[in-house]
Amino acid sequence: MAGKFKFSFGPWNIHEGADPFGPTVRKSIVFNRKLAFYKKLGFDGVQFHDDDAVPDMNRLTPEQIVKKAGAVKRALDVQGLTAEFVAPRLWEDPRTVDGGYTSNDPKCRAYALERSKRCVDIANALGTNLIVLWLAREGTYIREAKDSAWATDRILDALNVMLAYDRNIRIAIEPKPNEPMDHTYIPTTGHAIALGFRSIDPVRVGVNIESAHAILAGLDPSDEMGFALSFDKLWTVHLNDQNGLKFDQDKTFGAVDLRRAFNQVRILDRHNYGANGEFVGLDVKAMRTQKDDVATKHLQNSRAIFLRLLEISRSLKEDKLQVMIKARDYEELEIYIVNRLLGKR
Ligand code: XUL
Ligand code: MN
Repeated sequence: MAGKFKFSFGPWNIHEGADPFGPTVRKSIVFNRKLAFYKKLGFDGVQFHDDDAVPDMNRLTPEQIVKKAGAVKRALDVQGLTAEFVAPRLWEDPRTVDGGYTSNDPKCRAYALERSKRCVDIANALGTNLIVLWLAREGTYIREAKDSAWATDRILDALNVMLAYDRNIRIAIEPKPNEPMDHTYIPTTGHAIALGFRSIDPVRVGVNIESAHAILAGLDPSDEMGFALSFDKLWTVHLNDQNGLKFDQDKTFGAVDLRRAFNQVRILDRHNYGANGEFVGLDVKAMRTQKDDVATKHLQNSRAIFLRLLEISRSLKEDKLQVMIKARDYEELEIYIVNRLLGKR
């Protein structure tokens, strides 16, 4: 079966270019102006952190938060856009310095759970039931700081709190092995899916696979996707690219390793990804060197590369592939694929 694809990104993917060693290099664009870019760039879905939708939410009451999120929903409707998911931002508040759900301070853990419930409220107001959970600071800088068995139990408790708070929401865990932490708990797809099966409602826990995160874990993103697809757990993706084992680069999809990108497109397409409304999310960042007027090209280019690789994958001759596979002539298979990627028939 062939997938049908619609694309999404988050407002953080149009950004000012600051990095840990230098300030912003581009002007800020207000949220409503960012929304105007989506359709023009070929995107239909908007991904949110809770405070992308409701800035300064910690100063507001739950009722005020829902009201403000309602205004964002109306702005989406005006543009004909869909909210794909909302993710609780549990890594900027002083109470999350040592993690949220796995903090050693019970007051900080309580804050993380309350914030997660507000995130669910925002998702409802925006008209989506998908929560993405990137476990940013749920980890350690040194092994002795936390107990990894208790940490796992606490993350499981947090999943259960959210699942019980709203019987309709689904949670897609976005695994990442490191950064900002030295080691993060739930570093891979396998960990995330296993944890979901221990929750009070395993049917409502799945994953968001980001290419760069899988690469940082030393894994092949398309195989991670295949694993999740086999469990019916791939509810969204964060496609991008990554040049080796360094900081999370969020480069344009396919810009480093075209063949690795090709195999991600191929596994999604072969397994009918998108048939249940899943979006192809692009978690890509513009290079710091991009000037203001050309700082959305990474999004447009990532989508174009995806579609071009899709075309190539669909044009492969299945009978030819089967002959090579049957003969176990993988050298022939390799040159066939490489030639197609080089545009040779
Ligand atoms: C962090 C990352 C986040 C999540 C959403 O590496 O990828 O942007 O995708 O919280
Ligand atoms: Mn991501």
